[in-house]
Amino acid sequence: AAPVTKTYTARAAGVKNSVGARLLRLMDTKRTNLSVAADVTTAAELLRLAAAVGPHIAVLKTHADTVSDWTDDTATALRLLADEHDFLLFEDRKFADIGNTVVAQAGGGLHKIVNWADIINAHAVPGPGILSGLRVAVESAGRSVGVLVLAQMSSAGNLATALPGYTPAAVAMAVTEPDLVFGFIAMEGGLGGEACVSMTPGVKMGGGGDALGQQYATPDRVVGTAGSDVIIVGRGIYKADDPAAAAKEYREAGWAAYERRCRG
Ligand code: 5FU
Repeated sequence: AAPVTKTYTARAAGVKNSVGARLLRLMDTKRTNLSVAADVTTAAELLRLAAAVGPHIAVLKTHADTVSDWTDDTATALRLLADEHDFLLFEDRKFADIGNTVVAQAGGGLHKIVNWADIINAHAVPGPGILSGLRVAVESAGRSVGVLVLAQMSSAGNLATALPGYTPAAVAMAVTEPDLVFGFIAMEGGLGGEACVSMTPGVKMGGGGDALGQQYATPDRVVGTAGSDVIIVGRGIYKADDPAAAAKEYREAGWAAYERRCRG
């Protein structure tokens, strides 16, 4: 399909999940479709990185379970930075269990994810009960949270891409709950229609990959050619000598691709 050419803002009105609508409007207002994958391993590094890239990003993506000294204070400090710089927090926990278990994983444990994250995500493998469970967790937290379903992955040989029928089935599951699910982790845009947001990991200037199966595409390819909405960049930014300067470069590349796409 041809990439969606409507602006983020024009699509926001059709998005039933309030976090998804907020993300689309925020991207146009702040002029950034960049998400930084903050894959650092201490709370101090995480907060330092969030403060440095905050002015350039729409979303900070975390793996809270890789932070060795995570406490409730880490979440509180992240929320303050998110509110100060106007970005959303996405905990990339990739829930993948039965509904009853994900209620406890999303709401409890060490990380109490739905108490601070704006965006969470889930594999489609368990079936719709996983979304019912996440809904229970979100409702008991009493906050606005949006869910992304993993429709595709960036890693070599991933079964979502290898098995025909996997991605359409994941999309079909997601679009039945539009007040909760606002989009996908995917390698392309347009899945689920223009009211859904696609966020794409595996982004690096110059492309390439790593030794463990990661496959990279450029911001231009992801947003311009494949029509995705948000680029997710980890090592390309946090391993740079100057993460804030690198974030600015990725921001500009992602934004230029979006503006070209909107021109049709
Ligand atoms: F769902 C996915 C996926 O398919 N590929 C990914 O790479 C998630 N990721 C995450 O994006 C991964 O867990 C990292 O947090 C990030 C990519 O980091 P990189 O350093 O840019 O490769």
